[in-house]
Amino acid sequence: MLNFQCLKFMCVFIFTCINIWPIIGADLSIVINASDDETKMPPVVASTNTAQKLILVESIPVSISLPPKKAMITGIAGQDGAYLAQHLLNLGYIVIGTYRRTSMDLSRYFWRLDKMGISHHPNIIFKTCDVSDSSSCFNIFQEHPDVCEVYNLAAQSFVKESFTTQTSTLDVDGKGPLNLLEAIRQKNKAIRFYQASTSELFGKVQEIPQSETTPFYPRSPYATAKQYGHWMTVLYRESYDMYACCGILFNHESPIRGEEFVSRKVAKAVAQIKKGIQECVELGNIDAKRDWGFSGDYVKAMHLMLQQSTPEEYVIATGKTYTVRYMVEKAFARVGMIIRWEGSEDQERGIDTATSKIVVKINPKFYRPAEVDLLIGDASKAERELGWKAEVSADQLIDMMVDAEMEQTL
Ligand code: NAP
Ligand code: G4F
Repeated sequence: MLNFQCLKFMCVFIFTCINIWPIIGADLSIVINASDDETKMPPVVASTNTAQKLILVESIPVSISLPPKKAMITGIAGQDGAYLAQHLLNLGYIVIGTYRRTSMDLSRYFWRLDKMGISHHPNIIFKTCDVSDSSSCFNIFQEHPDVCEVYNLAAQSFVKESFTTQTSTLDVDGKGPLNLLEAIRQKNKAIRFYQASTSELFGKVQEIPQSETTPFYPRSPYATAKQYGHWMTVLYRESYDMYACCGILFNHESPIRGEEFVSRKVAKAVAQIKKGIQECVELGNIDAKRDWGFSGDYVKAMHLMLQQSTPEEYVIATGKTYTVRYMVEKAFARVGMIIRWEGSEDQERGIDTATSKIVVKINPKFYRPAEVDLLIGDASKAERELGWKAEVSADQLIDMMVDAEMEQTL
């Protein structure tokens, strides 16, 4: 009986090898799981980072281990870099994470990856690459010509700052994608390229809501530089038959958002005010409207965009818009404080109804030379074609960010 089982097993194994060997290539190892449940029983041969496919031959599940895919993320130390790295590592990728040289202690520089518990992950390889430098971009592909996917997240991403650093913003946000595209074209045209485009491109909006077909009208040096990167990506796709595409992402935030952005600034201030560490927060245009989503959701869309049969642009958004004023009210409400507004324009104040203390002031220094008044995205193409939909609402996001800050300042 035992011998018959062994014989049957051997036959199935040999049959499987003969049939799939030509498809998967000779360098792949084959693993047979003794259990029906692939997730519970670790494979006999595969390492933890190995992508697996399950093929059922008669009643025995056969798991084929494919070599892990390698992806490069530029700007890995940023908010999206950290969430995307975590997502790709969970999918079994090897991640080449690039960052520009810094004099800062690296353990501090990678604080976001640390928070996520992935800064020492065995499948992340850190490399320096300044995307504004063409030779730096060539060198990285010289070293890693075998990456399958490149996610270009590196940017000077703070809109207000771009009004005073126009040239360097153009170098990173405009020429950066060009440097990467040209290096890919010359080194390995099969590499798939994702460019981090932005809803800021819609600027003075020509349509409500904004979709992939809405004309651009940028309103900052940041957005004009991003527009150059956007069209270079489209141009390289159309000229050189490369898989290059842009995600037009609306604002997305998280507890690891940079502190200069309004969501994190408000969440942090609310927690500090509640704890009595700070008295008041100063803001700029609180009537600007944004379509705010969660970074952890949005990085999944980036990955999906590079798994399609044809490269295309996609708007990624929640489809709902709120004022900064609403965000402030909601954030204070999370810690039990109700805000009433008094005065107008620069003299407007947010008052804590329980104590009558001023907790919000307007400071014109936070106004921008040109403002984007309203953003609201139509992500129906992404839902239809990528199967992507925002999972975290703006309300949930604000609660998440305030809660994280409350824990920090305890
Ligand atoms: P982020 O937190 O500011 O991260 C950007 C990263 O780029 C940082 O790690 C930064 O490094 C790096 N970087 C800056 N200049 C560089 C250079 N010359 N070479 C290499 N790396 C450089 O931004 P994010 O929120 O994660 O956004 C990711 C991308 O999506 C950006 O391109 C942004 O413009 C775009 N985007 C963001 C949103 C959003 O709402 N978050 C929406 C649409 C599009 P340092 O820390 O050293 O400065
Ligand atoms: O949080 P913000 O600085 O983000 P902004 O300008 O919308 O840009 C972000 O989203 C873009 C996608 O649309 C990205 F491409 C870009 O990289 C970045 O991630 O400002 C949001 C709104 C603005 O209208 C601003 O004027 O909030 C208003 N605001 C009011 N008071 C403030 C403040 N913004 C900041 N940062 N600080 C304030 O005190």
